[in-house]
Amino acid sequence: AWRKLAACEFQGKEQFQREVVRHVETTLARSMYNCDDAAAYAGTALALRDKLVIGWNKTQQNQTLQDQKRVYYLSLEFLMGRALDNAMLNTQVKDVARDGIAELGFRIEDVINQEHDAALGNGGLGRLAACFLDGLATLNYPGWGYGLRYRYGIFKQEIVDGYQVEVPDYWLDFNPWEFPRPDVAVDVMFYGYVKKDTDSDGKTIIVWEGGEIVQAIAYDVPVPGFDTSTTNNLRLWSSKPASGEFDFQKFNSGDYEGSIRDQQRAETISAVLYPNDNISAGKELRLKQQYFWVAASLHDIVRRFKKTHRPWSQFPDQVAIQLNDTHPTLAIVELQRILIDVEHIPWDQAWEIVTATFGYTNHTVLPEALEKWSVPLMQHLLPRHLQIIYDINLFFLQKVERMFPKDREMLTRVSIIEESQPQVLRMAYLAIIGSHKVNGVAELHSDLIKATIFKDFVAIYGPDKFANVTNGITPRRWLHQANPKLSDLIASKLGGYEFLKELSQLERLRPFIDDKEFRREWMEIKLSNKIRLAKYIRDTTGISVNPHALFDIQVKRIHEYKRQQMNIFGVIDRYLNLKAMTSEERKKVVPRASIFGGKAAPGYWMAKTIIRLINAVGEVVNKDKDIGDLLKVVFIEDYNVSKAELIIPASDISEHISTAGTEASGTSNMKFVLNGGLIIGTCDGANIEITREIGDENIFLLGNLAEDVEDLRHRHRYGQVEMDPKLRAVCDEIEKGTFGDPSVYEGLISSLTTGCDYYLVSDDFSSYLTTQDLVDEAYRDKDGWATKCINSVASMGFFSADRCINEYADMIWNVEPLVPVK
Ligand code: 26Q
Repeated sequence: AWRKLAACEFQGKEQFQREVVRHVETTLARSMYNCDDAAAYAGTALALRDKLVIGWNKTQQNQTLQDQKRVYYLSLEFLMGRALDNAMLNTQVKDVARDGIAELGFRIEDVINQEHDAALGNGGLGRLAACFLDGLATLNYPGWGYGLRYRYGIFKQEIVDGYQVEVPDYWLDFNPWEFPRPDVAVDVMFYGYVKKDTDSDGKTIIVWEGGEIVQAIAYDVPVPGFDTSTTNNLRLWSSKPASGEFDFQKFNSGDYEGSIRDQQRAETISAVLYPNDNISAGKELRLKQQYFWVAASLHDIVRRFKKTHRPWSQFPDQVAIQLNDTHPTLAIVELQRILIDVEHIPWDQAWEIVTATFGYTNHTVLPEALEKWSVPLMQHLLPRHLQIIYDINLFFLQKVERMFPKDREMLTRVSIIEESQPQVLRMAYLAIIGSHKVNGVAELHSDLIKATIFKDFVAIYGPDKFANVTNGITPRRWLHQANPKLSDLIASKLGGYEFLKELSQLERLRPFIDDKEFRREWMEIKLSNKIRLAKYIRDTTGISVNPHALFDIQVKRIHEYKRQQMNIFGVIDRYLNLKAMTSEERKKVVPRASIFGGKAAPGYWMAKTIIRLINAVGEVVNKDKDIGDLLKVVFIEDYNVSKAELIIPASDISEHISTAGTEASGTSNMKFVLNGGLIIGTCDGANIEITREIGDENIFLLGNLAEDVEDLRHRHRYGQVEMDPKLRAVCDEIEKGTFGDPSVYEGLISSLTTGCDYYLVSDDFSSYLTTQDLVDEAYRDKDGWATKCINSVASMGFFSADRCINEYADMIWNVEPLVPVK
């Protein structure tokens, strides 16, 4: 037996039941006699919420009272997923809730499944922000998230005739996890003009006025830590017309439509999440979103600081702001504007405060993802900010000129302004110049940004300004919640659930590696997770998958650099091989289920074509009588956080096969290994550090290295590459029409042939296929496979979000945890 987790907040299941019933009958005004799963969910959520709020209030009071340095995580995306299960587990009331709700006639799993995902993000970057909030709260750091309260999160994906169709994600009709704070409202201005004026002392001051004002209303979401009373805050801003802006004149003169239009224009700002992942759209509305959110958040932070009546020089001792990519870069300019224009602090002093406050995390080297805003657009929308950017740039370039007096080229290269037509602002450069630390998200990535896109800045600032903080994931959601059976088995061996707070404790699993009974239980849990997924696939797609087949999973945003196309080409090659075999030969084949999931950005045609091809291959393969269970191809619709919790624990192998040097880190790779799956992957992002931790005998690496990519691309451009014959055969099969009208796939194929195969599929394809053969070979040895899985899990401690958060706290934020109140 192992130590039970700390006592729950409810005085037993009876109290829990009373609270649920009270909420169903009074808050929802429904009778328990016609209480369905949805009402049971609402009642359970509200009952739990009442408990959360107590710890939340205490935490916030305590943080105010202690008045230590706080960290603010600015992110345009928080991909939170569902809250109920997580909150029950973190506050350790799930057992009570399960028993209590069962007696009321419900299954806790059905109740949990009623909740709509909070999908305020695209993929890795947004989910990282959510994992960080969990880590901050669990470690008792005073840390807030600031984001936008999108009315529509990432779209819901439907597959119609094999094509992705986007459906709006309206998630707010019942959301018990947010608390509107109508008293926390900030006016944010756009457009207008800048003029010089004199103050009462006759000093020249700059005023920005005459613009359009939109109001930001705060909505707060509690973030409970695991096994602690600390409950932090995620503050999301919603836009509405400022009082007085709603045009009464138009309304009174009968122009209702005109007045409503103005109102809608304000509300449009927080209406929808941009569905682009790793691609920047230079749209005015996106820039408005960024400034709206940044201005409201900074106003809030500054207001909190001013209540302490400290001198401004102490601002960086009280406040650390982390920029999740360049999306909040305007915060740098906005703080400088507040300090000089509003607080009248001299430029140099202000700039010192600003740079000591901010840290910037870079998440990509892909050129199309680097944010650039047109100067005319900035001039129009934020005229005062553009002036300040010019000044920041001027002072910076003067410094560079003093350092490198003869290097004119250098000045052109590092200028915030790119001399294109029209001129554009390079937001990453502004973020570097305005921060005291810049970090990448995995070792290779952090090295690459120093050697490539930010090379000049390393020469200017020295290497110490640039750091690496390898990403991490929260083991609470990604092990305990997603895979409760595995978590319980581990706890039974380690003598409790401490490992969920100190993930390196997983090392202590190693002595059990030869324990027959332990191994049997381990593999039984994997099988039951595969059965759970197979059932879901059957219920939703009608495809039957044999749970004993090797489950090969690739779930992530669809992007050419992530190379789902290489995976599906590999599947086609496998299919062709199976077709060519005798029935005797087929008996020796390891059955495989190739499972895909992920969304394509709505305007990304190539990504959508890849989805179409995956579905078309599935159509053909899944009904081919020669093939049967030996190969199944599944595309799971609408991949999201809650589906990830179902899918990830069911994998035998998962694919992380980006072109080397393109995936900054990847975080699902960590989730899969933590759940006892193995990886087939390239030497890219965090795969490299995962290999270092778990040992190269436990991972299937393939393909060219990042250092080879430049040369390979060069050769493609000069037509010096023969296409791999097996890839040629796959393309021929597609062009023959085996998977439907081949004209649909023309673009996809020509990107390899007449295009330059930018993502180097043909260069890695044969290595990919031989590595997949090694996977089959290894899977035949069931015992050897189990050893690899268990050893890998034992080595995953490093990839906890807690380790990652502690590194940020030490190296970048200089913040300390706060002793929680009881
Ligand atoms: C920018 C401008 C306009 C509209 C959209 C965007 C935009 C939105 C989202 C640009 C990029 C993103 C998302 C990037 C992202 O998710 N990057 C991933 O971050 C993860 C966490 O660090 C890494 O693990 C992944 O490798 C990286 O791809």
